[in-house]
Amino acid sequence: LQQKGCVIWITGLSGSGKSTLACALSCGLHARGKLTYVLDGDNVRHGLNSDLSFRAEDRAENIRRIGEVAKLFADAGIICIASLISPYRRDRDACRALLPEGEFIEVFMDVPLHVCESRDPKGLYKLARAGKITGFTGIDDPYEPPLKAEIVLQQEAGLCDSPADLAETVISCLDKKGYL
Ligand code: GGZ
Repeated sequence: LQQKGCVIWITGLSGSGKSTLACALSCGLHARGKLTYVLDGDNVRHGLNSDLSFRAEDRAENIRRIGEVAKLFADAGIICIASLISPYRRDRDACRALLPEGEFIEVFMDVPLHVCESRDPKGLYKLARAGKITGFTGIDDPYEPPLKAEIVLQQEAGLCDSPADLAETVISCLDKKGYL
């Protein structure tokens, strides 16, 4: 039985819920008998990309490598979920260009900085504000929001859908595109 592969590319600030969505999405797709693989920026930086820093050139290389690996998974018929900040539009668009039309689905976690900062799950925003981390996305490093993401998931403080609900939004988009 052949499954059609694709890449779901989740972009957004640190603390916007990318990894949580990737996990919920993976669970929801498994429940529908689909094979998935999650490439999470933070995790891949411990192995394949352990030589890369957060300088712009290294972020570009981090994104390029994850884009190439994601394409390999998609070629193998797997639904590959990539979750990384990927702050630069140009780098994300280069990953999109690796895949045939329609096989790259960009999901923008549209969460205001102040909401991400109030969550601060790892205390990184606090360190960035104190100047103990420099070049932190959203504080002293840029984030370029997508202009044409297939899916925009907007969240405000006190008005957040559950990860499972957000995952369902993505899954229904995949269904419409014929991936289920
Ligand atoms: C942004 C940083 C930084 C800087 C460390 N800027 O939310 P997290 O903590 O758990 O995940 C973030 C992760 C970012 O890695 P990515 O591979 O997703 O980034 S990129 O796509 O820009 O290459 C964050 C942590 O690493 N982190 N330093 N300076 N996030």
